[in-house]
Amino acid sequence: MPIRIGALLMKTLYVIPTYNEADNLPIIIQDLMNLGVDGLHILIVDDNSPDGTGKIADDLAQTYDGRLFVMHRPGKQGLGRAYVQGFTWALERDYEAIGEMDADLSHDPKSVPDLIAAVEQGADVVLGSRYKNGVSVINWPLRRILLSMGANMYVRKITGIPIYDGTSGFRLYTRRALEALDLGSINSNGYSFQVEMSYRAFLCGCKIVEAPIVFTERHAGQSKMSRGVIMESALMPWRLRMSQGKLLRRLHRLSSL
Ligand SMILES: Nc1nc2c(ncn2[C@@H]2O[C@H](COP(=O)(O)OP(=O)(O)OP(=O)(O)O)[C@@H](O)[C@H]2O)c(=O)[nH]1
Ligand SMILES: [Mg+2]
Repeated sequence: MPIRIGALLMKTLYVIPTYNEADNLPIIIQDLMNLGVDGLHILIVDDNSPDGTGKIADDLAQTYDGRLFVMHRPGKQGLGRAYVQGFTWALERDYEAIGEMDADLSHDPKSVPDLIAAVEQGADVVLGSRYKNGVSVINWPLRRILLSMGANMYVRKITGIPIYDGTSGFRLYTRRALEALDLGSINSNGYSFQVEMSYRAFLCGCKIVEAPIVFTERHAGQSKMSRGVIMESALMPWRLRMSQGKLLRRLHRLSSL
């Protein structure tokens, strides 16, 4: 069934970054395509994965010609850069809603229609939220849940963003929200990319909606979380708070668009 905003068919692009996701990629793509959402396209951004994910992505692009696209980058350049490049690609085309999700099956494709519905109902930014209704995480050790919830509390306290899951990587933005966030000046790369985007959306006055999701730990492939990524995330909220005035002057507030 076509997803419509007013009288318009909403063209939606989901950007999926991949690094060594050969086992997971065919499954998530098939699940997304089987949703049957008209106007839903996918861009895979692969960083020359040593396990051949890029070749699998190219084969999938042939199978789903015109609905699935692949961007190849020469080597591992990090998640944040992959998203900025993917989002920029989308803004150069006629997509009206642009989303992001992981390839490792932690983000259930079945939640995509819920995120689209939230945009349809007027949200500028939709966060797939693990902590909106209690804790919805499957197969994480307690230590990991506490780290993630602690990180969210830390971000909320320092930056003042009134959301439960500001580090979520399962999202949907409207075109006008993404345009207002000034992607060109984003420089964080790991989890803190999500926090920086959340903060900018908050400063821009975007209507941010959290849609409850169930997050499942990956069962194939390896996590790319590193000490550097955690360090960057610990410092980012302070950097954002200190640069608030400068950021506010730089960002186009949505209300003034
Ligand atoms: N293109 C690209 N994709 C990446 C890079 N690092 C991670 N990814 C992808 O980004 C998504 C999230 O990475 P994960 O390793 O699952 O990181 P995470 O979800 O934060 O960590 P876990 O919860 O441990 O799985 C996955 O689809 C990865 O394949 C990168 O440097 N480049
Ligand atoms: Mg993951």
